Amino acid sequence: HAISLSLHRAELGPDYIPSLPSHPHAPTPDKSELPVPRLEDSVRRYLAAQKPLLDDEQYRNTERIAKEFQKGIGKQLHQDLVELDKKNKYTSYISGPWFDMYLSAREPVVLNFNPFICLTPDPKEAYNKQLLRATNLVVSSIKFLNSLRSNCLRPDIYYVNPKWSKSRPFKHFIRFLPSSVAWYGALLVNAYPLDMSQYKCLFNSSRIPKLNKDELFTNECARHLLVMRNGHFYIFDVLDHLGNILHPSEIKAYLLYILQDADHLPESSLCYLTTEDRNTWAKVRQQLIEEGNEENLMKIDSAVFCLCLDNSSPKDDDELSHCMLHGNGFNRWFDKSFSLIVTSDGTAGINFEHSWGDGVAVLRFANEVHRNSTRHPALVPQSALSAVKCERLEFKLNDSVKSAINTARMKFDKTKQKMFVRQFRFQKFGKEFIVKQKLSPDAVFQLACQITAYRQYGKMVSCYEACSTAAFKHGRTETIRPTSVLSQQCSRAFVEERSKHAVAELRDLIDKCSRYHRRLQLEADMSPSHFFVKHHGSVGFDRHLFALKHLAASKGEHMPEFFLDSAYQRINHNILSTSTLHSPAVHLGGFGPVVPDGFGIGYHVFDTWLGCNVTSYLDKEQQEFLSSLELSLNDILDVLEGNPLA
Ligand code: BUJ
Repeated sequence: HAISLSLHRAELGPDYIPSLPSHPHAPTPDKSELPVPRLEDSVRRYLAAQKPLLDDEQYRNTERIAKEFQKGIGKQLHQDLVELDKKNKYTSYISGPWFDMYLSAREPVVLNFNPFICLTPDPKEAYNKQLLRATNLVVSSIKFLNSLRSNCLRPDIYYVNPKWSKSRPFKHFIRFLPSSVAWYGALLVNAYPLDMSQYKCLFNSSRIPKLNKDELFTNECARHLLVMRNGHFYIFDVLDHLGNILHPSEIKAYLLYILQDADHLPESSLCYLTTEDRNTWAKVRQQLIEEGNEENLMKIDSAVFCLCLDNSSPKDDDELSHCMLHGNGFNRWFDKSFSLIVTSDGTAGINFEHSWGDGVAVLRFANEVHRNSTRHPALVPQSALSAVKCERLEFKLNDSVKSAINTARMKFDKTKQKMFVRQFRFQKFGKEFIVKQKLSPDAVFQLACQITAYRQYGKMVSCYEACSTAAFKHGRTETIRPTSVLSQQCSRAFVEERSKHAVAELRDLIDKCSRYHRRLQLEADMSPSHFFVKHHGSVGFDRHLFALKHLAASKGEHMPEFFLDSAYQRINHNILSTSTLHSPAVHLGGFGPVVPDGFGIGYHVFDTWLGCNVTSYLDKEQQEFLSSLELSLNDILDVLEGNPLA
């Protein structure tokens, strides 16, 4: 075998720091435990986030309910949560409830939960052919798997001050520290190895539909890849029992066979079942097992991952987003931890099931695989071709299963037709300009969304910004609530009081919103050393309240009034669901709206421009939102340049 088994040190890139604990199961010092916030802090933050969403009377009512909760049943629940957390030192207080939330959800995973990221093309045009790119990406993915399993994957690190901690002297310093103290050395300079426990479910994993609550399944012993083409399932071993990767030309030969063999659609494609609501799917799966398909299902579930060789070439980024977010339904297995999708024109992307892990883990994998496959491609364009036969999975389908597949197909086709996806690009400014204005780029984008929603709905609406808590042991995500009394004031000024304010006043409002948002980000964000976490021991409020609600439900007692308050329901009905990530390896990314009348907004503020991918079931409203977003950004630009509003 001429190829390396795992990523070489040179391939691991400039951040490779061997002395930090890198194993997913490596114990992390106590310091990185996700703190349970103080109840009074969470209630205070909750009320601050509610204020702009409620009128005075509603607010007074919600405030009363919240204060009673804080003094009464909430106090007890909080104490119980703290006690439970102390007993479960090996994990975070949010990990269990969060798994439960995902796995108990009965809606289909596609559109409701699975996000996608689309990779940037290989800079060398000739490497973007479907077969070649798929082969190179598979090889790099398996190298990543081997690096992970052999414990030589560099740790994920969050740098509070990237300039210093990514510098050579730091890396030199850290490399020569004994591993027992390296973690603390990194801490000294505000660099945090992130929790990597999610990685154990990246490969060989699937979500299994079960009645009322699904299960996560992993079988690290399996060595085969699952390949989908035109709705057919193929498998072949990509690793031998010693962990050697099959030679890239052999992988390519199998893929070529699959491309040639799967030349027609099957009469009935099982894939549609993974687009069903989970209880329906769980029941049909049971029937499939009873019909003698258990072994085949096992092969799907345990495969290292799923490669989807699509038979289409999306013509623009909107079509590409549709393809990566939901596709046509017959060439995906949405339950797989992730699927690598390669279209006919060699465009590649990842669709991932969300219960097992979050964006940080998937982005790391995508970055590494993109870098490795473009810088050290396993095969070059001219390599010789010859097809090699591999196993096609054949299923026994009775009439009842066929009819379930048909129903699933019709439901899915109907739902996907109602999903509108649009890209938005604003070229007049980006991060560089905003930073020069001493503002936070994220705050400016979020403020533009607030103003836009205010214009559209005539009021502030609930907004969710996802943020990672992977700096903590078994951390997952926290919610930033960008809607505040300040963003409300600012939205009113830009929408209803346009001629009332001098430019300097509007500028002042933007400054205040940006500072407030920055503070919220720090509170919810990654670093355990942040001022707020250190001094107030608190990180956001959503997960804390969610864990209390989960605890109340698990006790089977009456649900406290606090969680039944319509204002609590409303703040959790997130009209704007937003998330951002950036990497040179990522061309696009997105996810569905989390409520039927909302928007799913994947965005990023790039150096000289900003953009987002917006999904919605409401066509007209989505178009209105995007043209209004343009207006809001133009208004903000006017003010930042010192011009009055037009
Ligand atoms: O909040 C959570 O717990 C997890 C969230 C859930 N939700 C998606 C509903 C917010 N999950 C994530 O945040 C993961 C999302 C991963 C995809 C992010 C896409 C970001 C796109 C960036 C690039 C957009 C550029 C567009 C240019 C036109």
